[in-house]
Parts: sequence; structure tokens; C-alpha cells
Amino acid sequence: MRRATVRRKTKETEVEVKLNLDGSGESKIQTPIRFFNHLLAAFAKHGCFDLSVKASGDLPHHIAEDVMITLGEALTKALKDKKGIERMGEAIIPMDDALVLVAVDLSGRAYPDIRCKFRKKQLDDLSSDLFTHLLQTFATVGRFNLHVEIMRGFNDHHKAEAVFKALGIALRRATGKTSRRKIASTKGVL
Ligand SMILES: [Mn+2]
Repeated sequence: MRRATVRRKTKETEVEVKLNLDGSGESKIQTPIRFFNHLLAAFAKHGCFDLSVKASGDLPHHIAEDVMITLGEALTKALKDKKGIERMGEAIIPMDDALVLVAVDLSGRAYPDIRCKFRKKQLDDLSSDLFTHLLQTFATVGRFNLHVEIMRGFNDHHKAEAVFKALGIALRRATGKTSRRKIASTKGVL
């Protein structure tokens, strides 16, 4: 089993993330931001990851940001030497009116390109401008290439939720194992 537990404590927040890449989609997400909890649960379910998140702190921005930092560290730790993984993964996922694209390359190089626009300033209790920042943070700390594009859609909730579902699916595919190749790079290391 590829799993990791990462704890992070600062003057602003206290976060604990437990991640199992070879899980079954079970999650227990405890942050004060309900819509963020909803997104992380969708990510775990569709990624078939087991994910436990406990986070508290001063401001919603700090808490959500620090959860994504900790999740990025947990992903890197759980992947270890990346032997046998597919490395790339993608998903084009609809949710009623919304259609989103997510593509990842677990290259070891941090490169986020996030194209998400929302109609409203708030996604329930999560601020819309934080959404892009959270995905950038995850890819930067997890050192992977992440492209996200909301291709169309009307409802902000659907657009945001579809992105986290697609992120789970793309990462499930990228972290998935292939027995025919040891390391998915001509350099011999990832
Ligand atoms: Mn929903």
C-alpha cells in the first residue's frame, strides 16, 4: 500500500492529512469550510484514494491553503520512487451543464496552468478566487504538471465539483500501476 501521513503546524493552522493511493474512495474530511470538505470528498471518491483530513486555524484562506500544501506533501511521500506508475493521467468530466478537463504529469516538475472562471464571488462558503490558488498550491508542492480548464458550464457548484472529480480521476490514472515498465521516463528517474 502506498500511503503517507503528514502533519503541519504553524501559528495560523494545524493540519493532518492521511492519504492512501491504493484505497477505495473512503474519506473523512474535517475542516471548517463545508464546500471545501465536499470537494475533497469528491476528489477521494473518484480517485479511489482513502483520505483523512483534519484542519483548524484562524482564517479559511490559511486553512484551505495549508491543507493543499499538506496534501501535496502527502502525495509526494506516498508515491515514493514512482516505480511502475503510469505518470500521466487525464479526465474530461461532465456534471450536468459543466464540462471540465484535467491533465496531470507526475514529472517532478511543478507547473500549474489553471483556467477556472466563476460567476459568483463565493462557492458556498469557499471564496471563488481561492479555488485557482488551491490547485496551484497542490501542483507546486506536489511537484507535478497540472492543467485544468473549465470548458463550459453555468452553475458554479457543478463547475467546481467537476474539477475535483476530474482531478481525482486524472490522478488515479497517473498514479496507477503498469507492470510492463519500471520507470516512466527515458531519463530513468522521475
Ligand atoms: Mn455537490
